[in-house]
Amino acid sequence: MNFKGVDYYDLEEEFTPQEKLIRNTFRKFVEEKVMPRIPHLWMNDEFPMDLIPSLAALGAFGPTFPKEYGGHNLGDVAYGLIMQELERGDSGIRSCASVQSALVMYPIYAFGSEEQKRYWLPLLAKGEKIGCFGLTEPEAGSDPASMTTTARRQGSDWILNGTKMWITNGTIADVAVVWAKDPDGVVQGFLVEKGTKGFTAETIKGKLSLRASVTSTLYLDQAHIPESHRLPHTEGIKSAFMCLTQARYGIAWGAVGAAMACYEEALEFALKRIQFQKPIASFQLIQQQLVEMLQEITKAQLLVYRLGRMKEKGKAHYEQISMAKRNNVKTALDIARMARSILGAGGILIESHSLRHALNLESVYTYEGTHEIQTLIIGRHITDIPSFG
Ligand code: TGC
Ligand code: FAD
Repeated sequence: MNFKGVDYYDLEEEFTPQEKLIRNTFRKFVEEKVMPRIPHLWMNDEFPMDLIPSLAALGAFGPTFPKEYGGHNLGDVAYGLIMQELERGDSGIRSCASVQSALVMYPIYAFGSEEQKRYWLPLLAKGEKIGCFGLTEPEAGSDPASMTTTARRQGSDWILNGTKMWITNGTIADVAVVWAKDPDGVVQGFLVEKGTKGFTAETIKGKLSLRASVTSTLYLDQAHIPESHRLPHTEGIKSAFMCLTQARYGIAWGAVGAAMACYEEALEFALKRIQFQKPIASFQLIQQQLVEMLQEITKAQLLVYRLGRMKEKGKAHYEQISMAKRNNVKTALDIARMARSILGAGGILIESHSLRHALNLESVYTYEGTHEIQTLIIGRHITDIPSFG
């Protein structure tokens, strides 16, 4: 197995021995445990729950957190490499891991009480509990500040009412991080446990994207949540946005993995497929596409590598992370479509991987802030003029 994979600018030289080991371990896991099953899982709209214990044992959940909370104290580049390798397999597998780490463990770690951290984080790290993150609503997608889910105090409880939609892991989750507005209009975060009276989750069917991932609607109808389940250290909606930054970072790395898989599939095919008595790789138009793919992958790799090292020093600001999400997901989507075209008719079959990646990446392009929203985030940063509304 070539663990280095596509690496035109020899980034291998920059990774530490530990980072290489982690990447190689996840590469092997995906090759052995995900790849043989992914066509069937994807076609059958099925998430492989049975892989959760192995993913947890390898450290896919919250690896950057301190050991005392079940983490492994890993750096951000190591975390990124894990996301890259998981998404080489399928964006749905990476989504499960990034939601668990960036959108469930991170808010508990950053805004939770010591009791909440000590209870939830080790269980989530071990995969004994699965989490989801409920921010988006049917009428509040790109603009979460317009959410209508409410939280009102009643004695020692909070009463939550509202609907959250498009929630990854929703129906398989033991705990949902739910964002709701209190009577003062301040957004608060709550840990809503499965089985809470008034809280239900329903799987969204009919997706043509991320089919090996669970996506759900969450209903809160007079759900009673104890004050001890409120995240005490949030600062309004900014705290929810801080979680998005963590997830966007992982997505930027994940997209590189999907792009690498598509490029490798297209190159291998182009070298073997004979038309006009020659491998199609000998045609200039095919070479042009392969070069375009490799060049864009190389740029995407350099972007996340540098971003990761900046993040490790606490120097990456959220607009820089938006740029990596924006660039790398669009790049991966373009590459997946190009690879599918090189594969010809066979490229539409589930046995080829590029179209599955392309269809998955349609969701990745939209979630965690659409491509357009990332554009406007960066636009505001460089001009100081917000143009969202
Ligand atoms: P705005 O005025 O921009 O911000 C309020 C305060 O928050 C700060 N802030 C951030 N901080 C950290 N990271 C970020 N990404 C931040 N974005 C904003 C901001 O600096 C400000 O701080 P302060 O101190 O000045 O008060 O608030 P706004 O309501 O105008 O928001 C604008 C906008 C468009 C940036 C925001 O609404 C946005 O990001 N919208 C996109 C929504 C989104 O990304 N949703 C994702 C849902 S989760 C998901 O999709 C999971 S998919 C996962 C998977 O399956 O892998
Ligand atoms: P809208 O906000 O309605 O946008 C529709 C279109 O209008 C887009 O093209 C958008 O870019 C554009 N648009 C909107 N505003 C502007 C503007 N100001 N200027 C220019 N164009 C604009 N959410 C969660 O909370 N948790 C999850 O776990 C989660 N998982 C998801 C999993 C999947 C598979 C998908 C598809 C989504 C998931 N989401 C999740 C929701 C996701 O974050 C939203 O779909 C996303 O933020 C966009 O919201 P929307 O779909 O309502 O689109």
